[in-house]
Amino acid sequence: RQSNVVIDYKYDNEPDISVDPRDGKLGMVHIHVAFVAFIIGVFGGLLQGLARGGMIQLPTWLGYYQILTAHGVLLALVFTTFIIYGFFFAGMSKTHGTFSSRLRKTGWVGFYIMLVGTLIATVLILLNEASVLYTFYVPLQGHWLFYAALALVIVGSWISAVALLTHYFKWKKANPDKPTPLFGFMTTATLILWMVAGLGVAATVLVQILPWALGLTSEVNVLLSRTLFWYFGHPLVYFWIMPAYMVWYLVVPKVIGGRLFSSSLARLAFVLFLLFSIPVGFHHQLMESGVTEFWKYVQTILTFVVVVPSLLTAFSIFATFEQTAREKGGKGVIGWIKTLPWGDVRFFAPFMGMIVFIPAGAGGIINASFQLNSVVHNTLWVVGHFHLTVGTTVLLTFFGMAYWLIPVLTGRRFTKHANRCGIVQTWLWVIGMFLMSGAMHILGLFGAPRRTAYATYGDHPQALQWFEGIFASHVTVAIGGVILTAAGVLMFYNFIHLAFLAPKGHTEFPMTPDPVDTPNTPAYLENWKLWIGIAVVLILFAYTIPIYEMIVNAPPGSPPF
Ligand code: HAS
Ligand code: CU
Repeated sequence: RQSNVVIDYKYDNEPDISVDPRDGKLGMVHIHVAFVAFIIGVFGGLLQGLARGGMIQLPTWLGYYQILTAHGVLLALVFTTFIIYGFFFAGMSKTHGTFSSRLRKTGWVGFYIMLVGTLIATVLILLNEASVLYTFYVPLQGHWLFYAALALVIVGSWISAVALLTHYFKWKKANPDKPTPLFGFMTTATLILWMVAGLGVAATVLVQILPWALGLTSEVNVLLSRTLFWYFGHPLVYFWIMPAYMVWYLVVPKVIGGRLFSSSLARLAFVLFLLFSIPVGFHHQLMESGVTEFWKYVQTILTFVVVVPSLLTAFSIFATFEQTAREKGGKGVIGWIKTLPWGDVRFFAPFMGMIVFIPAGAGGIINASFQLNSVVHNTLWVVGHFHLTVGTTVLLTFFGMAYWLIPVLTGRRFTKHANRCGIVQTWLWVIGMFLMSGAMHILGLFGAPRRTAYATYGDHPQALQWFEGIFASHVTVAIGGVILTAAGVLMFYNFIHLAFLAPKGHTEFPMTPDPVDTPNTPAYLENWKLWIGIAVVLILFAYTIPIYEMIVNAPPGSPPF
């Protein structure tokens, strides 16, 4: 067991312990699924951008909402979930030692269940049997199998989560006096968040939507279903950003040749995410009638609390950059920035993600402000917001991770060629997204709606003048979309290159040793029972009364559409 333990408080010359190939294989299958979903999702986005911009007419057999659903589900849900699990299995194997064969088998079972669910859901979407968008709001109704498939994905992900968590707690038990490695700590916080949040979506799918889609019930409580969805939907976005933060905290410092600023601060940030990202779903429902303003207010306050750990993260990462750069002789108030490894895509891609997250996070704070939300809600502004957050910050970070993770898992070399393609890819993605997301934000302020194919406004001369500006235009959105498609194709090429074509050899798994303050980490930070307990109390506080009111005051349910 001791030989499995890589945590070590000495810094230099740490051996690069590779991932056990059997665990690596499990990690890698997730990444294969992720990139297949990715490339289909990218082309969905292209078609939809061109169609909405009025530049192409979709053939009669292909619906706008059909591709919009495919795009959202494949990129936001499938790509993210699979690549995250791939990262978790690889990282847990590296930092906590090889998985036992029983746990690895559990991981495979989880993978296959997720895969079957994903395949069924994708086929139904492509057959136009589930064109209900990635939020699958009722009373839009898809084929019952679509919802059953979604339930399978959730259940599969829980089974894999059990494998990962058991691996972590086994390590903790075997090393009672040591703080757990940061990678495991952060994986655990993320997975607990995921499991607690998943209860909401499981409840609405299994109790409300499935019986209704099967025709067993004739009506559905729309408000309750949306509320359960957003109880899950907001932590879902943290389930995406937390693994990206793990790359920032644990991988980027190593890539730049430094070390993380503080272990306790990083742990605190992840505990705060666990506590505060669930009881905040109402910030997606601020314009919803049927929820009293008091509960919206409570959840808005909690939303502003959950901004804090992101600010802690910004501080930690920036401090890590400056500390490292100064150690390397960087000078000046800002001139030290030059010493960072700009030519290394393992740094550059996540870094661009960080830069984008500054305006993206500010946009989130605007969304969460009640009066401002009434201006932007359900406009293209929100679409702009999430193409910056998940579509750029999270995705660029995952791309930056893929460049080393894929060759680590396939026993290949991360080539100079892949690095160069990666830098070009990152620039293309950022430029495409700047045009597309920027235009979406501005169009949204002028009132361009989201979740709709209708966007020509030709019937209103004044609107026409707003929507056909140089930047504020659906044409700019479409041009950005075309550049993004090129970037997406290049990323897919990078994936093929690193997974199948690059020469065999060794690639480093860049993982920073835990920071110097690790041995002094306060023990209560690892008291998961305490954190889960507080999270549950906060959830009950924020949701019990409003949900009770939704049930007892329910208006007649809606028939399906
Ligand atoms: Fe959001 C809607 C509020 C973060 C994703 N969000 C969405 C939707 C998605 C999404 C997908 O309150 C649409 C859902 C739908 O289809 O309806 N969001 C927030 C707030 C935050 C936030 C307050 N969102 C995210 C993240 C996402 C994401 C993260 C995905 C990964 N969002 C909302 C609201 C809505 C919403 C409302 C509903 C809108 C409506 O009306 O429908 C915050 O958590 C953001 C905090 C972040 C910061 C930024 C910190 C900066 C960092 C970078 C540091 C840089 C460094 C580099 C270190 C305050 C960490 C420095 C180096 C140098 C050299 C400078
Ligand atoms: Cu949210």
